[in-house]
Amino acid sequence: MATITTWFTLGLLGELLGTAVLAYGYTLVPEETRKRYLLLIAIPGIAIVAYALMALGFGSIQSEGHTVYVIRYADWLLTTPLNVWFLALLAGASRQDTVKLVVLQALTIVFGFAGAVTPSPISYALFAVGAALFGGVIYLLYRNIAVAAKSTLSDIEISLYRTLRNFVIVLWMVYPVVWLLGAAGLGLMDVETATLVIVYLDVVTKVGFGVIALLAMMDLGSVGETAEEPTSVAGD
Ligand code: RET
Repeated sequence: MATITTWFTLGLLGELLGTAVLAYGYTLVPEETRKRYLLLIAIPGIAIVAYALMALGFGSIQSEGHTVYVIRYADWLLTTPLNVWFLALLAGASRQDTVKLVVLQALTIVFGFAGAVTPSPISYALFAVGAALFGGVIYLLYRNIAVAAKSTLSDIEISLYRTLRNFVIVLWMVYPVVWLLGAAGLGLMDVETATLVIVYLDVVTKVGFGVIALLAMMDLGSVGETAEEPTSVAGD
């Protein structure tokens, strides 16, 4: 139990540091992108609250003979839709695709949680529904939303969209694996190890996503500035 608290505390520190860096980044991104940028601060910001509560020992329940960290699912339910929403905004996706994407991602988490508190074999059926819904998220990000990105964005912005999307999908695919191997599934991974892996991934996915976007948005801002200068000179 002491080690789990340690992992949660480290997670808290990682999210605190990440949020501080990203909050500072707000001043560095172009003004017209700042509203959207707030999502990137909110993502680790929400996790600060979640990790503080978990480090203090709140939010876990016993279900089906194992511990379920309810607050972890609450965090994911709030933050993963924000992540995919950011991608949809970046791509200039249609309203319909954006809503589909956000709802599918939220439902993925709901079904994963339902599976974690339900006896097997129903738990696996619920997991499978969650995985199928997540398949829908992947589909949208690689098809409809990628097409939208291609038609609305510059080459540099398209490459940012692709980088962030691939970053998200590759790292996020580890979560269902941990679910399956951990106590909610086959029980092959003990709860300390599963916690360590999840805490590490949570910090990397949340802060990493924000930092990649921040650096690219700063670059795009300065590309915009240098691109404008010759025009104004020519106009003089
Ligand atoms: C579950 C089980 C059901 C099937 C799938 C899952 C996926 C979870 C994901 C979680 C991502 C969390 C992140 C947290 C960041 O802090 C719910 C485990 C597919 C993708 C990115």
